[in-house]
Amino acid sequence: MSVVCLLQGSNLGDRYAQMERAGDMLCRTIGKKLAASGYYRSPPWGFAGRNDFLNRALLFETVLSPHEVLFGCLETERELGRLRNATGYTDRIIDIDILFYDDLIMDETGLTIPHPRLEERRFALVPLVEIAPDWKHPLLGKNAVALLDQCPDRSEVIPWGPDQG
Ligand code: PH2
Ligand code: MG
Ligand code: MG
Repeated sequence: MSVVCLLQGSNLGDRYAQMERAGDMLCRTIGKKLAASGYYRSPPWGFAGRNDFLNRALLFETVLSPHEVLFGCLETERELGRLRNATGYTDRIIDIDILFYDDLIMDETGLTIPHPRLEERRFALVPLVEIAPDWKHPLLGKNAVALLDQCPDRSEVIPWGPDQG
């Protein structure tokens, strides 16, 4: 059994409904859900866009390999109607990324673990700290709390609830 941490993001359409639905689908494909962070709202990071993102992190126990987990994430994105044709960052109805898989280090085309820009992004670190504060980054040697403390990103990442629309 391994533990895998996923980050969901959405900034188009009914963000909350899409992320909830994706979460249900992931429970059927990835394994038992161990934890889910709350939702957080933040402006687009790395590109100019008008639509704020919702993000949350999920922790699963899994018997799947990293490649099988990635396949499950991409399948879920496809089922929810995500189109992939643009290059670079754009608005998206759903994005599901692998943040870490145990303390595995891998770097292949299309699959780098831990997520290669994790430490630069408050929108990923804030939900991560909520559910896995003690996970230690195997390359940087620091836990999630320390990564957030030292993160140079100053974007606002604010707790969000479904009553906020
Ligand atoms: N995802 C990106 C690029 N920028 N910004 C926010 N706030 N949240 C995201 O999930 C996000 C982003 C690429 O996947
Ligand atoms: Mg992403
Ligand atoms: Mg992605």
